[in-house]
Amino acid sequence: MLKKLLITGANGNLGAVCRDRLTHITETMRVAARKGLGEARANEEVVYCSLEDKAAVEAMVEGCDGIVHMGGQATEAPWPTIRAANLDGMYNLYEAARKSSVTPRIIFASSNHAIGFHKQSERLDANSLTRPDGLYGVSKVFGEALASMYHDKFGIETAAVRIGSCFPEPVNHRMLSTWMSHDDFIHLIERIFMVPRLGCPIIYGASANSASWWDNREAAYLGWRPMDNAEVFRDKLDAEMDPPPADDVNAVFQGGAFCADGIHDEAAD
Ligand code: 15L
Repeated sequence: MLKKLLITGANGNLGAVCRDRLTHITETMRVAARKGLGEARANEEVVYCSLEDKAAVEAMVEGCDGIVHMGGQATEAPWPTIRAANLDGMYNLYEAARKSSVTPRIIFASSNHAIGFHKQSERLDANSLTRPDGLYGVSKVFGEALASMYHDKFGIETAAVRIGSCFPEPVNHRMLSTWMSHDDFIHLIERIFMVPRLGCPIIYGASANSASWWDNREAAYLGWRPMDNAEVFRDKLDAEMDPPPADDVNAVFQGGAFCADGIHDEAAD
């Protein structure tokens, strides 16, 4: 049982799932975001914080023995936005963890877009090279590297979870490979906080999909057994839409449409 679990980005889709479904693993939950958290619930502390604000991040992290870092920019965006939320924000979070009176164990919401330019014909594991498919993917590679350095140098343990597509159900054919159910995600978080020694693993965040491209054998010691399989949605998807043509970016690269996005230019937005 954790004493104080911090959920950053607790107002986002997945952050809200964590807020609702992780109360059993912690005595107190500290939920944080820039805005929109509503009233504090039982055994909860509500903190408003911008990840670019170093002092505010230090106050947010202080005293927490677990962190689920869902905060930051969660899709492609202009560079200043990515840099502030996912580079400066990550650095502030890890510096705060290093200085905190309690060393937290951290779950970093990385993304499949750190490896998105690998072809769908490839099978990847934790040792595969990163191939980011945009600035957002690059920022996730940075986050993984930062976590690795803070582990080697300061002993801070992080699970970097390359989340596939964590939605109630898959909404396109690519997600038959990338989908992770909310149940499997919550179980993964439970295992990460339960295992006696975590280290700094890379984990592919996907359910037990028959069409998976990812191999989590390197993280077998976590004892995570995903139970769901996107395949049960295949007939429904086939009825709703045609699969993408074989030369479409959504059928060629693991990152799908993110691979076709140009550089987001703030001036043009
Ligand atoms: C992500 O990293 C995004 O945060 C999410 O919104 C989805 O686009 C997901 O990847 C995906 O690849 O399906």
